[in-house]
Amino acid sequence: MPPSPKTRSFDNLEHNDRHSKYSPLTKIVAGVTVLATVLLLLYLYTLKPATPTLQAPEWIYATAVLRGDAGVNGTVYFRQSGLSKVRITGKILGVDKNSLRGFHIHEFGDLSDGCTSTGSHFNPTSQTHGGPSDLKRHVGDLGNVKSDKHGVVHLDFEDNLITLSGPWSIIGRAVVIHKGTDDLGRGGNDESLKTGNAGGRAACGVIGNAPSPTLDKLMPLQVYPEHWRDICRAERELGISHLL
Ligand SMILES: *[C@@H]1O[C@H](CO)[C@@H](O)[C@H](O)[C@H]1NC(C)=O
Ligand SMILES: [Cu+2]
Ligand SMILES: [Zn+2]
Repeated sequence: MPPSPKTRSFDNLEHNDRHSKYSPLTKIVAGVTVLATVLLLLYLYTLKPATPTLQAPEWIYATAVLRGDAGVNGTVYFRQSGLSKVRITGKILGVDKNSLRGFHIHEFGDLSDGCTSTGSHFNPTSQTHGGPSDLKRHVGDLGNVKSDKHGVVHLDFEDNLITLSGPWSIIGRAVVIHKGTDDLGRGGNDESLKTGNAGGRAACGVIGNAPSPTLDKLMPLQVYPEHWRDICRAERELGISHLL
């Protein structure tokens, strides 16, 4: 037999009665506790993004536009992510054909007297001149770059000493491409341990902070293995092989 409406309302009454066994104070305390817990969780949630767990390292970009009085010019791009190696890309035109040319970071970003006023090789560790893979080298010693049969240098390599931040940062300093070959400190004379006998300065440019480059400037990635292979072969022929 189905329960009459009266019975059902009696049930409700009994239900309400059962609840009323909690005192009003208990109800307030419970309510406040629930509210406080919700607020605490919301607060913790807003804090969550501020905890630095796995943050992507920041990229730093820099560019140098090279000019000189020898018909040599070009653009050099630098980029670095966190503490990883600096990647150097770019293109230099008007260089002697099929030749190795000294390529350095010089101390000053001062072109007031052309490339002459960029000073010596950037050398914050007071070392003697060397090649890029030597333990003893100037921080600015990037070795030689190689031009093709058109006199064009396609740059794409990494260096493990220069940085784009901190005390060894090269930003605000200068890139120089020389008129001669860097002997990487193996020339057997005093000058070799200072300048590598790389000769005059064909072109130079100040390294400045740059925005994230467009893809076409990042593109010469596929040249990368060629860069070292060609330079190593050419340096070996000159008897100044120093790596690989
Ligand atoms: C850069 O050098 C090349 C080769 O010497 C020359 O043809 C070109 O006009 C130069 N460009 C500038 C902007 O000076
Ligand atoms: Cu130099
Ligand atoms: Zn040097």
